[in-house]
Amino acid sequence: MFTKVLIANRGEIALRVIRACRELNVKTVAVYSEADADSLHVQYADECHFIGAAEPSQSYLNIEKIMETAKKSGCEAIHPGYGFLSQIPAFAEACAENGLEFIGPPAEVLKRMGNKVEARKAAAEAGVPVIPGSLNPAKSLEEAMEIAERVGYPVLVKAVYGGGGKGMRLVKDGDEMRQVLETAALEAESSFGSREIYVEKFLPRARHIEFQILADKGGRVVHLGERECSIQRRYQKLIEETPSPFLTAELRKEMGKSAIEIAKAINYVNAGTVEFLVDQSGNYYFLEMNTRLQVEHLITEMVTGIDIVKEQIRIAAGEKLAYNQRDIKIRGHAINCRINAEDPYNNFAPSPGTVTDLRLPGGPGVRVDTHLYVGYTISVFYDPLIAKLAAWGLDRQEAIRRMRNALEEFVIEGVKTTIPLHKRIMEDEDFLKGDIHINFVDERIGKLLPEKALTEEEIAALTVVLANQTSEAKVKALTIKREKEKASLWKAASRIRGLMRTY
Ligand code: MV4
Repeated sequence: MFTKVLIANRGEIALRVIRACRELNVKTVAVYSEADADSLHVQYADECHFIGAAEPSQSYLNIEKIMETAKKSGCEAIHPGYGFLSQIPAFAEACAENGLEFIGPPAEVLKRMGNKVEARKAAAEAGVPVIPGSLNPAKSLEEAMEIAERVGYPVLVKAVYGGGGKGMRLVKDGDEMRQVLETAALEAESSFGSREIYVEKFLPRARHIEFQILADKGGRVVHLGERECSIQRRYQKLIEETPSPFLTAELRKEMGKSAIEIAKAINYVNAGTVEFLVDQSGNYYFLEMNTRLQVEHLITEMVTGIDIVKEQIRIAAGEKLAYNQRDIKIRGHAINCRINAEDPYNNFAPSPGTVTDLRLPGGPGVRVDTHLYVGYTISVFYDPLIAKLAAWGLDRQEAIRRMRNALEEFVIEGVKTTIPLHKRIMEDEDFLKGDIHINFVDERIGKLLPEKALTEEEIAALTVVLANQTSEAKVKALTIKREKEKASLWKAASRIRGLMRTY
C-alpha cells in the first residue's frame, strides 16, 4: 500500500478521498487554490499546499504545479477525484513519467474512451449493442447524410471528443443536416479542440442506466450493479437511484455482462462506468464510458457495502480484487439527490455566497457527503454541487420516505439550493411509479416548481403559525389547498415550515 497520496481535487470529493486514505493508513496531501484556503479538505489532510489562483486553469488543472507538489511532498500516487484532471490522458502520462501512480485507468484507456467513435468501435467489437450510426467520424456533409439516411431521421450529430451533451444537435431531415453540420463542427472545435463529428440515430424518451465496474491489474473485472440516472436537467444529473425500477433481473444480468465485456476488451483498470441508453421496449445500447469515479458512486456503496474509493486505491497499489461477481450482493435500494447552490425558481442560476446556518439530516440509512460548514463561502469558480444526500432503505418506498424526511430536515441558509425541487420530485406520481425517462424533468419543470407567490390562505396560515407556534387546531382550520386537493395537516405544516425558512 502507498504511504502518501496527493488528492488533486477540492470540495466534498476531496474529503471523501481523504477519509478512504485514512482508513487505509495512507497519509494525505491536499492542494488548494486561492478560493479554497478556508476549505475543509485543507484542514483534514495531513499536509496541504497552495497551488495557484482560483481559476481552475491556474490551480486544479495545472498539471505542472500538481506534479511539482506531488514530488516535493514525497507522494507515491495521485487521486484525481472527478472532473478537473480525472480523464485527461496527459495528466496520467505526466504521473507515469514522474514515477507516480495515477489512481485511475492507464492513459491509453483514457485516450481511447475520450474519443466517442473509438469507444463505440470498442463496444461493437466486444459484441455489445451500440446505437445505430457512424463507427468513424463523418468526414463530409455527404457522409453525414448517407449515415442519417441509412439509420433513419431524426438523428443526433455529436462531437467525437464531446460527451455530456454539449454541442449535440438534433437533426430531423436532410435540409436541416445541410444547415447545421458546419455549425456543429465549429462548435465542436471551439469546445473540444476538434471539428470531428459523428451521427447517431436519435432514441426518444430513453432511460439512462449506467453500470459501475471495478477492474484490477490482473484482469479481473466485476460489476456492482447499475444506477438509474434519468432524472436530469440539461445533461446535469439531479437524482440517481439503484437498482433501476425499470430493469428486470434478466436485463440487468445481460447489461452487466456487456459492461464487463467492454471493460475486458479495452484492458480497463480501476473503477469505471459504462453508460447505456435503454429504449421503451427494453433494448439497450452502449452510450459512453466514464473513466473515473462518479459523483453518484455512494448509492452503489450503500447497496453493495463496497467502498469504491478504497477499492480504487487498492487496485492502483496493485492489490487484487478480493471477490468474484457471484460474491457481490445487492441489498435494498438507495437514492441520491444532488444538492446544488442554484436557484431552481430562477432558471437554476448559480447562487454563490456564505452559509449562514446549516442543519444536516440524519437517521437510519442516511448519508450526507458535503464540505459545507457555517461560515463557508461557496465560490463562483467551481461546480455548484455543495452536498450529496443519499438515503438507503430495504425497498424503494423506504428509501423514498427516508429521503423525504432527510430533505425536510436539511437546512442550508445563505444560498439558494435545489432542495425544494428534490422535495417535489419525491412526491411526483410518475416518479413514485418509477415511470421516468431522460426528459422527465424538462417535461414537468413548470408543474414541479409552480410560482412561489403566497396565496391568501398561505398568508393567513402563516400569520397564525407565526403568532401561535403551530397551534395544530388553527393550522387544521386553515389547511392549505394544494393542486386542487386538500393537503394533509402534515403537508400543510411542512409547507409552512418551508415558507418560514424562505421568507
Ligand atoms: C443520445 C440521446 C438519444 N439518442 N443519443 C446526452 C449526453 C450525451 N452523453 C449523450 N446524450 C444523449 N445521447 C442518442 N442516439 C439522448 C441523450 C440525452 C441524454 C443521455 C443521457 C442522460 C441524459 C440525457 C439527456 C438528454 C439527452
